[in-house]
Amino acid sequence: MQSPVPERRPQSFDRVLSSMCTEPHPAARRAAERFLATNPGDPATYPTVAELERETIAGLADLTGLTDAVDGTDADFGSLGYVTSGGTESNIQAVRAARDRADAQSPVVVAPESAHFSFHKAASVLGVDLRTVPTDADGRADLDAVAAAVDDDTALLVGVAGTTEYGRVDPIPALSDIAVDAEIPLHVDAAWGGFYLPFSGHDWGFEVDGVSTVTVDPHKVGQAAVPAGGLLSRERSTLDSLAVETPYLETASQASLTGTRSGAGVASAAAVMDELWPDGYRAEYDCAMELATWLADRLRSRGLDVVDPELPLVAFDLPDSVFADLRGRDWRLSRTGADEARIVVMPHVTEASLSAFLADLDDCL
Ligand code: 0PR
Repeated sequence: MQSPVPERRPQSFDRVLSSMCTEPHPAARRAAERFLATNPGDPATYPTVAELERETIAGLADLTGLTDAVDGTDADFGSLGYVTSGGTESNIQAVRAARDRADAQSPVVVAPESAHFSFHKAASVLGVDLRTVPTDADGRADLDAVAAAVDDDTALLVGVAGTTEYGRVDPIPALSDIAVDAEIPLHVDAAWGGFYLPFSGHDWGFEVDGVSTVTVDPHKVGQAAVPAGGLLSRERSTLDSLAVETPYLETASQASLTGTRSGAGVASAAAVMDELWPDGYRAEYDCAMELATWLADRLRSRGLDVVDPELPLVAFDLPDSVFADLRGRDWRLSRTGADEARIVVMPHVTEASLSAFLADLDDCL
């Protein structure tokens, strides 16, 4: 007789230093379980999860400055955004909306080379050209290069608020000036940085006039369960342009890219944002930024070259053999394109785990 298949367990987060996702907050976990069998893609059948999605978008609207930006108008946040499957879907949809509304025959998206690879997927899927421009010495969009790249074919300009590799924040107000001058929309990808940025002092969201759309993911720093991404737009017409008719559903149209969607993701985002926004997230930001600065100091004191952290992400030079040894000791560490090691200080990363990492690093060095 066959022995029963042993129950598999996921990895522990103790040694995960490279992930941009984290352990869901307990409130998110409970809500995800309750709403496992619901589908926000069919709001007429699952009205409670549809209501939770509106609450999530209202929360994300606060966080991105959209609530203030549309203040006084008859804002219905349900028509200004939706909960996506993640940053990739949000970025694809932002590019799609811009492509469909552009006059250009051969629409081009202009983005800094630091933009996430999801923009390459978007360009490929949507048949637009992606024109990437260099970043400056510090890893932010080079404004002269951006201005030179924008022309009559440009359908969308992209800025990144919290780059994947270095956690850099592009100069969004200056990118906005370029976009407004050229009369093109500006999309801000804050998929990872979005839940830190309200507390960092940057201008990055809808408080900047030229910002048309924003990606911000509850399933990253927001501590929701995967999948829960976010796409928000200043104008209702963006989501309208994405919507297709849904003849056999009890609702008339659907703006999301996917059909059936995760009610667990939506419910978990609503629950954790209700619990943590804004004070809990502010405390997370303060703690993570303090830890990142502390870690950068400790690495420098060992003679390593460290990229100064702007958000809680630390990149530093590390010999290949040491990197391999640390991976061998189960540290989940990743590398930038330029081969630096990078540590993403997510909510599950603590002083204790970083101290254990530094002890192993000393051993390997
Ligand atoms: N935009 C930015 C700035 C990102 O950093 C990411 C993902 C995306 C968009 C795409 O988001 P989704 O992955 O939700 O579609 N950045 C990380 C990456 O792709 C995500 C990640 C998550 C990496 C968990 C590792 C990991 O364990 O590298």
